[in-house]
Amino acid sequence: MKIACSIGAGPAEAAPWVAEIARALPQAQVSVDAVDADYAVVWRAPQAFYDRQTRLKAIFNAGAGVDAVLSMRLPPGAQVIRLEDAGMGAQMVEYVVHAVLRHVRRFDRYAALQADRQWKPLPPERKVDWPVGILGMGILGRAVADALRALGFPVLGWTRTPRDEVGVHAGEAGFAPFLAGTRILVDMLPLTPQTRDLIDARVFAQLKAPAYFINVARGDHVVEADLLAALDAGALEGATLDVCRDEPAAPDHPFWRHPRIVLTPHVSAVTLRSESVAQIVEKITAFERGAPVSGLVSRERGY
Ligand code: OXD
Repeated sequence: MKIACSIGAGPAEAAPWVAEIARALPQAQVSVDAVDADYAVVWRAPQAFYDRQTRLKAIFNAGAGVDAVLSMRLPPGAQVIRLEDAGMGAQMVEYVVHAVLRHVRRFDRYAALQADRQWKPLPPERKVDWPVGILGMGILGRAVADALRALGFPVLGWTRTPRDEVGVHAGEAGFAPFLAGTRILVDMLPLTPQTRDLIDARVFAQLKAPAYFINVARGDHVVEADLLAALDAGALEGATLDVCRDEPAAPDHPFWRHPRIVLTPHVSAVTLRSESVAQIVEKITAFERGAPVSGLVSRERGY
């Protein structure tokens, strides 16, 4: 069995993945430049990598979002398979819970008051006044929803297809009621042609004002000028953004210095190599046995 591995910037980044997969699957030939491999393990692999593969059975994406894989010309028969949690759920929970509490408990305001040596308690906030709406209720969205509910926040969700679940709205018809019930909007959607530019002025205007926005998904979901305008107009009190349209953000990008934006460099849930390799190896083994494999991506749906 041949496994080709293309992770990130180049062979040096892929080397520890190659070593770890080879250790777990001693019968496999694993390398960065395998041609006509059976399986591929990728993170932002270039087109040239896929062009060397004619008989891939499956492509394993070493990250949460598969948009970069699906934007390539892929060998037609290859199944695209995503990681399922693999240690990302806990990180997402920490990131989003931190951002929500930081805002609702007014820690940024207290930091400003401390800088000004002002001992000034602010009025207490009630969680019931801060319903959180999660766009995208996949494995990670669900983990975040459960954690916020456990803390006492009202939580709503929005999904593409209807679900029989209280508080979860679906499809176009469910979008407006979802937004109307949401004060803290958390973007956890996959990037597809339908979700590109989805979050715009009309979305910000429909939230319970003054609202807050957290993006741990993709910058391309957001019309950035509309986000800045919503902050200026007071529809949004602030935003925590782990992603932006062009990454890394250019030095003159307005997000860097905006007083009400917290910007982090796409680190809300990083891929953990050992957890990911263990999951990929398990799935390859199942694939070889002809057993069912979970995490299959629909190329048509885009996630
Ligand atoms: C992603 C990731 O898909 O970092 O953004 O895993």
